[in-house]
Amino acid sequence: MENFSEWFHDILEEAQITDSRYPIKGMSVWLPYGFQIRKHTLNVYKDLMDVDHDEVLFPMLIPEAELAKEGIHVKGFEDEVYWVTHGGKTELNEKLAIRPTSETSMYPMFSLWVRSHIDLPIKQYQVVNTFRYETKHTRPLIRVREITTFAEAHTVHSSAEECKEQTDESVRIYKAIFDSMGIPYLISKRPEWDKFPGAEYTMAFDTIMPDGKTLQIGTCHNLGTTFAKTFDITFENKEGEHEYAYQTCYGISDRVIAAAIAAHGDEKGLVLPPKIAPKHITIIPIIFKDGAEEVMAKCSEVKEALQAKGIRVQMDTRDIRPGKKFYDWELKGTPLRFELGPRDLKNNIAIIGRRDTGEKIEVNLDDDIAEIVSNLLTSIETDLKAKAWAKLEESVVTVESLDEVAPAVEDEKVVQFYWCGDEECGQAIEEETNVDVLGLREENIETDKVCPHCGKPAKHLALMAKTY
Ligand code: PR8
Repeated sequence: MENFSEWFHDILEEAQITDSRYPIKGMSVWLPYGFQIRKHTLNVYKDLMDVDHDEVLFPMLIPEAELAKEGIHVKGFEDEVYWVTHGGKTELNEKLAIRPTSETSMYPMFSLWVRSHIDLPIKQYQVVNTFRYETKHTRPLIRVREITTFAEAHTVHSSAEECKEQTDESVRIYKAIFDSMGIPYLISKRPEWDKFPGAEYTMAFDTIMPDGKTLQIGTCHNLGTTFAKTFDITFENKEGEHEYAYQTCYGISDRVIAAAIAAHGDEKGLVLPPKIAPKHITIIPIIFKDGAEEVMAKCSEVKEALQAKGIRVQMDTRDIRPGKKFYDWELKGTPLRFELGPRDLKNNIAIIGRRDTGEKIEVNLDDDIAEIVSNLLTSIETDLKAKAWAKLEESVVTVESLDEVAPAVEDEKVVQFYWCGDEECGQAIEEETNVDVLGLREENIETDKVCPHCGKPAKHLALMAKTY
């Protein structure tokens, strides 16, 4: 697509995902079709999280004193917090922060709950709206001020090893989520200056948008004992001694939906991966005066057979031309369509069309249509993922000198380079190129390459990109 920004803006409106005319900047309305996509995305998320996390719901307001407790954390968020100062006409004794994220809402409670090693681990998550007064250009789903779908997990452990293992596990969970939607990603350890405020380290997922800019679509933070020390989360270990607990947190947002839309969409509109498509298949009866009843009866029969197998199916019986129906469902990205007209019925056949490839498949009406549809959905899922990954892989180019960065970025590429890992050096690289260092793709590698800035031996394979 020529202009991704424009395409993305238009598709949200045309496919009726969100309406961004709400009169507050950075806040939009989820429309019914978009809400369905969001619902299925959350189902993917919850199915994976529910295996061994407990879902909870904490209040949205945080007392100023709690928010301010963790110095580094509050510094990281101070410019982004919305405040509640009044209840009606009464000025509140203490300002209340609207959560930008929930560490400072949850951890004072964790401090009350954790007493002994037998209370650990705690693994909780909540899906809530959070608010960040973003100063960069806002865009629906991508950079919003009300993050409507903030899916955040918080865990507490009794050892540093277990905490590290949970951070690794959260990376595995996020891989599974993105994989099931065919969203390709680069994983990197964020540089010191870009880690989550208060974290020991941050592992981040970035996807590449069609314009070559990267979008951070999820982060996993190892918090060590930083917050436990601030919020006094201690436990009695097996030896009867009191220790600070170890914590992790990880989160994804509305951006996951933006990434799925961007990864697979095309000139005709959305191409939804089956897992999050509101409907898997649309049945379109081609009606003429003669044989209309028989066509409708057969279509209903197919619909029921598909429904019985758990396939999300709809029949478009609107009194409009079939061509308009094809156009609409192409725009909305339904993975498959089923067409049946009187002549097809006479020949005992129907046509199934694939949204992703445009391929038309003739099926015999005596065949097991549900089985065929189910196999096609699996192929679509596999093919969408493979295509998106191939694109990501060809978008990453390795450079050996900083002069190569600008042309590569101009060519919409993500840049990979060998780096010494020095913070000062990294900041200088960002300044010189005006491109962000995403982080370390591989740490502590054996290489004879040198850092493109200082010329010292390189230790890591790092990534740079223009970012959203
Ligand atoms: C945490 N605490 O908060 P994080 N619009 C859309 N998506 C956003 C925005 C925004 N303005 N800001 C961030 N995200 C930790 C982990 C609890 C959970 C998305 O981490 O600040 C980004 O994809 O990194 C980001 O990776 C994710 O939310 C988590 O936010």
